[in-house]
Amino acid sequence: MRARLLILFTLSTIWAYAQPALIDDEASKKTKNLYHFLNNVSSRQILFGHQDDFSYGVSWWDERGKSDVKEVTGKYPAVIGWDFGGLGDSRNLDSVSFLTIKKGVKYAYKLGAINTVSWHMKNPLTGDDAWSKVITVREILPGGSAHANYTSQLDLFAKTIRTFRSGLFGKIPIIFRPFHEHNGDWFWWSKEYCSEEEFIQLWRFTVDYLKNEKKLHNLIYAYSPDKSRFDIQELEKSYLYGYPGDEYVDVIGLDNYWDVGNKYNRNTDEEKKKQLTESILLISKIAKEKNKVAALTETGNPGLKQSNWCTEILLNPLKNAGEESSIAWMLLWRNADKGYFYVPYKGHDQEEDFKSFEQDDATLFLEDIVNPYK
Ligand code: BMA
Repeated sequence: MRARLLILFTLSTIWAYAQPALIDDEASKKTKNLYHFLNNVSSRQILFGHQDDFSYGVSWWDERGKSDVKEVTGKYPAVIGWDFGGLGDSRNLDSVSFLTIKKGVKYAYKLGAINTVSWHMKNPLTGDDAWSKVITVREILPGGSAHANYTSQLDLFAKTIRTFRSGLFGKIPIIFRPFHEHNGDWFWWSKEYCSEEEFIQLWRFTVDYLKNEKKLHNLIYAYSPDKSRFDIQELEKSYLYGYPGDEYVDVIGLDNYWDVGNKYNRNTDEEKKKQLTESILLISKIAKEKNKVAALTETGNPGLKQSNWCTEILLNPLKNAGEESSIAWMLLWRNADKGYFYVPYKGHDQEEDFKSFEQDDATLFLEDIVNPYK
């Protein structure tokens, strides 16, 4: 009997060690459960996510229960993206009120969906938007002239995250994806406006501050460089540029779009599809080596300019990555209006394709999963 117990104990200990662990050892039980859920799902299927799905669609605004994705497929996305750009104002950079975000996060959690927050953060030095092209990072690090401005942004962030509660005490787990696409040249935190070391310091300072000073223990931290502007060979060389270290990252992510107007835009669709498969394999491999979860943190082609986009351009390359692929979720960007959208809406000519995408065994929508927090 004792020997059997010992074996059981040993096996469960090995299992616990083999499972990736969050960087925050004080993370709440539900946050840890969510991370394990993501890890388990990633070896078999891919969760479907959509930015701002509960906030608006191409022809509606702020109506609880409505979703462009649900109107076409009959199901909600399993992952809902939100953005904190404009924090401190009443509405975010895309005019979604922060009250709507709070209510939406709670609603999503109640339904058993997963919330992820990106942050097109205003420049704490100048007050301009995230695209402001000014040397900033060194000024907001400790000792810099705008450090206090930066910490007050983080204070506000923490205050907002604390309102994401279910019941009096239940803190809703959030996948937090700060400083995305830092290897590009379009945001103030990108490669163009700070050194690699400064970026690493910024990331580490942020995580330490939120975890240790603000005592937030419901965050899963996602790192997400851009692939769109880089060829796969360049990505392989530079994916870890500015990587803040295994103690500071939970998710090995990637942003990859189809519409980008640079030299790689001349690649044929076949080449782009091949590169999507290769980049998925690349991040899956890095995640495996580091014992982390991998994800396609942003993707899409605005206006769906190729036919059967969801199945042929997105899903097939993901499936082609085969068993070595371990992507937990993919997140398509927002449906703002009929001129700018990423997901087929009711009446769009790729509705049927989106339905096939949903029905494919590889994809998981909200109704396909059971409580990821348990
Ligand atoms: C970009 C565009 C912008 C938007 C920003 C933040 O990719 O969609 O219109 O303001 O993301 O959501």
